[in-house]
Amino acid sequence: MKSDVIGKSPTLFLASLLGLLLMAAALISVPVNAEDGYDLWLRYPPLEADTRERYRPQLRQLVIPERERSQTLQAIERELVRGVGGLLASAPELRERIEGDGFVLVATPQTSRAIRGAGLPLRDLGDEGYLIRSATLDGHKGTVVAANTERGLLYGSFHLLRLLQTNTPLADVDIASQPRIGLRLLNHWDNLDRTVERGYAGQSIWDWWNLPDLLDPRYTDYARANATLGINGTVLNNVNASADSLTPRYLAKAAALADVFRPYGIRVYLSARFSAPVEIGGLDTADPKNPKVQRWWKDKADEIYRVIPDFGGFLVKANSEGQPGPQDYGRSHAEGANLLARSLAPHGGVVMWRAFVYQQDNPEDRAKQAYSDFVPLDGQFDDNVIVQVKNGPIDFQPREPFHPMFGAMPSTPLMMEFQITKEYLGFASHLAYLGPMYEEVLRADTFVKGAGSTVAKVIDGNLHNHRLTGIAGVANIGSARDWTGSIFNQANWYVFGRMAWNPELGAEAIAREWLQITFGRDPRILETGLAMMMASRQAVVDYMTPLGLAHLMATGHHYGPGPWVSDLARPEWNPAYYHRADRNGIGFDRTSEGSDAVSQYAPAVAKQFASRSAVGDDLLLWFHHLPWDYPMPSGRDLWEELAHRYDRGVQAVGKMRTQWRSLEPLIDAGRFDKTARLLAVQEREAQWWRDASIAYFQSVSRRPLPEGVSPPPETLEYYKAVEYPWAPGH
Ligand code: BDP
Repeated sequence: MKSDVIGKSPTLFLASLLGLLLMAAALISVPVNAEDGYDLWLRYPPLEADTRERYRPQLRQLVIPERERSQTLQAIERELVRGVGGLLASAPELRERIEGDGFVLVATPQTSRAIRGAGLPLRDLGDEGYLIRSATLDGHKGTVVAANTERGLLYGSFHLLRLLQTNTPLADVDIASQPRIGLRLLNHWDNLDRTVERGYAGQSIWDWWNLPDLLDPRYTDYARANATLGINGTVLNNVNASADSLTPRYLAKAAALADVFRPYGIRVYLSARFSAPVEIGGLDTADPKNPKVQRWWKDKADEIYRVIPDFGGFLVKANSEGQPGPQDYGRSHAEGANLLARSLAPHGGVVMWRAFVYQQDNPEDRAKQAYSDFVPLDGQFDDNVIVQVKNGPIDFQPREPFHPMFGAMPSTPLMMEFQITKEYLGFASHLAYLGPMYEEVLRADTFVKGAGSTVAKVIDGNLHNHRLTGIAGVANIGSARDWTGSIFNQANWYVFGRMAWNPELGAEAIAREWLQITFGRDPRILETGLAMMMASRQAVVDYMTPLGLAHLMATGHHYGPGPWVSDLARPEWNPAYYHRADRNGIGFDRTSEGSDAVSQYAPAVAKQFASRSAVGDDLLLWFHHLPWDYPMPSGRDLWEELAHRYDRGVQAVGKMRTQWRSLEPLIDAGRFDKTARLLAVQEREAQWWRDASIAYFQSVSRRPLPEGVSPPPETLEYYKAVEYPWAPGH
């Protein structure tokens, strides 16, 4: 045939060859604007035609007075032009003043006479809040985004874009919003060599080596993404800090980032190493009572504010996991924190002093140690110190009860530390939406001032009347093209930011919002995506640490299962320390018969946690050591229930895979395929967790596998021998 064609007509042959080549190219090439996740929630693809038509008359002109004199107003203009222009597939006209119906006026009372005259209720909105309202001004109908400050306008403008992205009608819009929490921060655990502790999305986005000369455009996109959420600060470096971050060379680099972030309302903070006066200051002590040390920190703070005039302050990990701290000199955490606080106070900076402490030579239950160390210091911290407490008393486990320090230090502002990066929840590869976990903690009731004393009210300052308030999330961001190592991990950054603004927003509502912005408005994606996301965290709990178990991960990197590990130097590094399983039973007795950790909670909570029947399945083995045949509410005994939970977890991941597959026709190939592949990894590894855990716990309980529970395909020795060298983030 072929030779025939060649023989008969060379032109025809060339034409068909070209055709074949084009077809092949179409099959293998990636479309130019393939989705790779880089755009996060700053996506502005055109809305459906009818929606565009509905919005267009309302978004004809963009009026931002005096924008030429302010970088923030210019950032607002750029984003609105890009956003409205993209979503409506036509750019709005830019105007100095209202010139007809369909305006969007973005202004403060200072920049606009119309806003001054409109009598809007701006007074109570503070310096970050805003209004979005339909209004008739100068005889024309339109929408105003109004605030007391440009930062308020920034947040309001991003909110307006969110309304469009989620198809919310603008007619008669009437929104007033202001953040409930003052410091809304990301904590980067990024090192100066660009490795990221517990980072699973590539290297640090901070190119320390080339800063301040090279400014990666990613820094601006980072600021835009955060400003959308209302995040207003970022700690650039790891809490396990190098003192070098405080040297002039590195301060210049931090200052360059601060310049990029400033228009977006984001302040820069640094983790400070307590022994810096020795390491880079040439002193022979870092003792807080030593006048030379005090002088050194004062001078250092002055130096920092000369290059970063709006520097936020220090985050400090002291006397924790080998880090230096005031206790090295017989001083308390309060004395250490106040030393740094006094150097920052003249400039308005704060110290965020971490409460993540536990000592290897302290035989006390690790879950109790932070409370024991800090609660007696209540009232001793300076006004510009806030104590940063992890959500639970151990360490970012898939599920923990809320930290007993919340509510227990009425005279000290406490801020929340959540982990967004999933150190203990399958790194970047497993799909686990953390919204339900954050919600569970924020809504937990401490009962310290009776019912309704939620953790949210502790950290928003309401419960004990604090003005200094904060929340931090350990970032999951890296140099990966999609920023977070998977598309769904972006939702964790998103939900953290949204809840930081308003801790009472629900996880489900935020997931809906994120899904619409990320994948479009098809109801099938929304319904299925929501079901996947909302079930995902519990699935991880079930296949890793069911029924209140914790810290069963393998040594060091915390990835795979290691419930058998019991030979590490520090007792509380061993999974066996946490599960306490033996022939007779399993679980950590934290009632008054055991470590009495329950007594650190308010009486009503202590009573609930101490009761086997009232504590609930989710935290059962966190607080109780129970016999294997303990009868569970399900009708199974404890051993059977444990095996059932492991199976349930694996099944849930199988279901997520099927659900995702059903969305294939609706989602672009790039994002569909990456997610599908990661879900396959997750299912394989959920199975591994389940098999290894059941093999181990059965070797201890020596009970037969419950009916319907399949035996692990390998021996326990096999699972113990599995190694994972070179796991990331370690
Ligand atoms: C643990 C991490 C460790 C951190 C520590 C912390 O494994 O890498 O340094 O928390 O929060 O979860 O300081």
